[in-house]
Amino acid sequence: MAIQAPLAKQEKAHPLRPVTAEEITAFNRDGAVLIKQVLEPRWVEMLAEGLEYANDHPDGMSAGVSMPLRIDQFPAASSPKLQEFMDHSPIAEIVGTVLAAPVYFYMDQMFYKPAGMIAPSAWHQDTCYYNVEGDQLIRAWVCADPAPRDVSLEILRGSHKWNITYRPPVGRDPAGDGPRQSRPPHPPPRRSLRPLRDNNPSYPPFF
Ligand SMILES: O=C(O)CCC(=O)C(=O)O
Repeated sequence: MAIQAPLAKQEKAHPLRPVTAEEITAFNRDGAVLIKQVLEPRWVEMLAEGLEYANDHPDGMSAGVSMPLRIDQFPAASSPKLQEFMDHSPIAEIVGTVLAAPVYFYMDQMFYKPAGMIAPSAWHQDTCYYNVEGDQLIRAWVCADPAPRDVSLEILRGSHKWNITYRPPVGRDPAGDGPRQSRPPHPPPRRSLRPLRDNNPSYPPFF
């Protein structure tokens, strides 16, 4: 059994394998890429522990507490394991390799979905929530549990090149969104295996 020395404050672990040129090409072409087998199990365990802690300690940035979809903003600020994950896991290196640029942290967010009922998030873009613009913006979506395709993150491949910003589902003043369109022109298909929160008025959208 190997014993790992604790990492110094800013020291980061490396991914299990390098990000490939094909993965970088796919990211630039599609706007997203699924990168598998890059995290040692200890990071996934740390992430899971950190998420459970955050879920057990709602703060002023928690929305949807006790709902099937719980969203926290900046959960690492109050969850030590999540902070450790952010400080030391290989995620920043992976992101920087994909972007081929230095990485600056913008925000962390938790989407907590209890077992049994997987409530989907509403279709949205992230950029309309941020006070930044540009192309070198990336979300590292890291899952602590196995995520079968039917309940995993869905991306509209290539939509990053549409040059359209849609109004967010909630949380911003629509009047302030100017000419932004309110709905994607072609509503993306929803997979039937998911219980659709959009069709169930008891689950209001959080964002
Ligand atoms: O995991 C989800 O349900 C949504 C994730 C998301 O919207 C995001 O990471 O920006």
